[in-house]
Amino acid sequence: MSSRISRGRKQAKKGVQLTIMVVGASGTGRTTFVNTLIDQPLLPHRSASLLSDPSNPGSALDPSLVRQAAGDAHNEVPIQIKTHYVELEEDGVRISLTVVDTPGFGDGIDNEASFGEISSYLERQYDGILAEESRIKRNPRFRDNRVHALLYFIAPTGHALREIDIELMRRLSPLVNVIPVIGKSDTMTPTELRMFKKRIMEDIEHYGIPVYNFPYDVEEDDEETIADNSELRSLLPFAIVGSEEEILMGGNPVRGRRYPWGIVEVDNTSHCDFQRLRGALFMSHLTDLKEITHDFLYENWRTEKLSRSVGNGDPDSSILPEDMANQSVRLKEEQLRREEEKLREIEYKVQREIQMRKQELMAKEDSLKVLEARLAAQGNGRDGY
Ligand SMILES: Nc1nc2c(ncn2[C@@H]2O[C@H](COP(=O)(O)OP(=O)(O)OP(=O)(O)O)[C@@H](O)[C@H]2O)c(=O)[nH]1
Ligand SMILES: [Mg+2]
Repeated sequence: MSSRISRGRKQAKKGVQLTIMVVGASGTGRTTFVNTLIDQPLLPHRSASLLSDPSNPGSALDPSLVRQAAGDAHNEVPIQIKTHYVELEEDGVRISLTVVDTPGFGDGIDNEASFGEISSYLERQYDGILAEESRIKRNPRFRDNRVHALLYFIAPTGHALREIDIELMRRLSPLVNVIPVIGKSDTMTPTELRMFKKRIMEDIEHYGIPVYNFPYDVEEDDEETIADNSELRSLLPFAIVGSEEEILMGGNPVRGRRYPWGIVEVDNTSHCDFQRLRGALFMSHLTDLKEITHDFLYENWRTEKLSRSVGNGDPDSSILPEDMANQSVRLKEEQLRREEEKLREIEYKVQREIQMRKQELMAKEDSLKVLEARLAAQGNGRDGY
């Protein structure tokens, strides 16, 4: 048991791993958003991104994924799936972030192939973990690349969702936490944005699309969690503004977009939801996104896959006897792995809790000091009479 805990600690020190995928039509602001999110130019802009970028060693093009989207005969624009890696530090916690971009989505006439490419990418990551779980001896260098959140960029048209939006979210929600966002939301007025958000959520409900909606349990969760989650839910789909530019405002640099009539600030929560989404991804909901991916989405996929392979009478798809013999060992290994993961997540939560308490304490100390100074000043004033 103790060795398991120390291993868990080591991994907690190594930091947490998070994978997000960005999908959306060309020019909806995915690249700008990612670079704003991590505050560095990780993703190259379109002109440079058609081939793997040699200047960015963290960038890799999955060669099997560069295929013609709707058949070579029509020479359609290919969809690409590109992974980028970056290490971040967020409030003292190291995050090993993988960003998966999907340039070319929705560019062709036939989007069927694009859906297929993305869902088979997601499933391949599940296949990888399933194979790893089935090993008697673990591969220490195995990288879990399951996608924990898919940010789906809706174009700021102000109309309703398009068929491609509904279809993508509907088909991928059972595989991944889909978070809908509106790209370039500064192109709409606040009233237009409010109406657009409302219409989108009505459509999502109408089609019964299980997007990630910051789930909470009124019976089990504490009041703060319920309040936070219901507030984040009410912001869906998040209104995004991205900018890789800093503008001086009153001598201070702010990230924003300058217009003749004013500046839209990326980090100002009354201008857009960027900061709220960032906070949810990297802090408040990181663990939840990972847990839902593992305990629910992957688990459902796995159960379905295994029950399919056990077999509806197809002799080719039944489990081999030696596989059955190894089953109990595998289950035990898997259980151990899950316990380790749980411990890691608990450590991460505790670390965060400590950080928050420290900050609260510091804030209290500051206000105490102010109070003391004010009392002292009052005392001095009275002495003077
Ligand atoms: N108004 C506005 N423009 C934006 C925003 N984000 C990006 N843009 C601009 O929109 C254009 C496309 O942005 P990208 O970030 O390259 O969009 P993308 O989705 O990565 O596009 P592709 O990779 O070509 O599919 C650029 O000219 C950006 O400067 C935003 O929040 N608001
Ligand atoms: Mg791009």
